[in-house]
Amino acid sequence: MTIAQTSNSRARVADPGEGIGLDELALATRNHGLPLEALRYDVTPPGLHYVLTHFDIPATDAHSWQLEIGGAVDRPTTLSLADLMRRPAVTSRVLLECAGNGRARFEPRPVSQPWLLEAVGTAEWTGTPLAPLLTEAGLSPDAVDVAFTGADHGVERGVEQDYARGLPVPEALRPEVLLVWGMNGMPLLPQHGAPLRLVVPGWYGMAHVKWLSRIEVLTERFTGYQNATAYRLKVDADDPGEPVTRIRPRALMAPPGWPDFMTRERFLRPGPVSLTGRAWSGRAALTGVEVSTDGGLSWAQADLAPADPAHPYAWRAWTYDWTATTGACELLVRATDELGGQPVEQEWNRQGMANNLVQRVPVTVLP
Ligand SMILES: Nc1nc2c(c(=O)[nH]1)N[C@H]1C(S)=C(S)[C@@H](COP(=O)(O)O)O[C@H]1N2
Ligand SMILES: [Mo]
Repeated sequence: MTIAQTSNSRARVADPGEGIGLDELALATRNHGLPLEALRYDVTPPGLHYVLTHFDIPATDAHSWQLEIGGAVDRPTTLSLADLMRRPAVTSRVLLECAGNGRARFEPRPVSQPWLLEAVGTAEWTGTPLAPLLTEAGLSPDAVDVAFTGADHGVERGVEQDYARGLPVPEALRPEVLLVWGMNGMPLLPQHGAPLRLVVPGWYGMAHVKWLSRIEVLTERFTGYQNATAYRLKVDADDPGEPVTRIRPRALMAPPGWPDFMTRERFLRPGPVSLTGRAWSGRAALTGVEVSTDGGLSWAQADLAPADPAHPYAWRAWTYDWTATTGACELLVRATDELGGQPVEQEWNRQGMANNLVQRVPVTVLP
């Protein structure tokens, strides 16, 4: 029997009215999100950062870890973690967001990890820049892509594979791209890629390969599953689609007031309320954040914290002073960058990728 015959995991879109299945629930419990109240922290505390792993968290050992650099280079190399840690180290505050964030809000729902809005976090990553390593290895002038392979292995939609992603050479040579071993001043946790991962500031999460064991320079485009089949923006199954790359603009609100245990509905008392949250974009500079307190009929500028030159790839805080009056209403927030804003109506795609539809927070202001 082939894997394709045993596997029942063909890509599909949920039927109208079909609820989240047990397989989606299993993914949702493995891959946890950022509780939205944790938007309050500049740097997401350990354990509150979202987690996404396609397969299992592999067993890894920092002492015996080896990173191979090969392919179209003059001097293929193997480096230990200690070798890497002897190189110049930098710490960089970088926001990560899963490209599937917002997937479960699509109608119809692409059946996969059912993120609502919480697949995001900002950490301080410590590591060494990738570009000098590639240059020292003697990158071929014909190099097109660099493939990054993790130590995790599995089957996705019938295809057996190591998790691997290709990155165009100009992106791989950006000085901000890091090989990291530290997160928030501590060694990487197993679920975040210990002992070594790639960080590609500005790109959606899939590019930040965890448990990084091999870097291969290619003189042709990388055609692995995670680039050629997954992470494509497409509407029809047969359409090859455009690749998912950089993070689209988004603002999120820390839901105000207090929640109902089951429904997560929010309750507040009348009076002044400071609405707060974070906004980001990985593709262009943010230009503003707007809030609506009347379900999207009218919008007003929120106060967006100035860009911090020390942390160009972190999220930015925003605040909006609201006076809550008794009754039910819906709060919305949206960010704009130099290339555009967030859609108020869904722009559907089959894999549930890069859905930056505006957040809606229904609240009840009690008498
Ligand atoms: N080796 C490997 N790297 C991986 C993944 C994976 O499954 N295997 N998942 C990717 C995806 S889709 C995301 S969104 C991020 C999540 O990183 P985090 O769990 O540290 O938040 O890791 C990326 N790197
Ligand atoms: Mo992801």
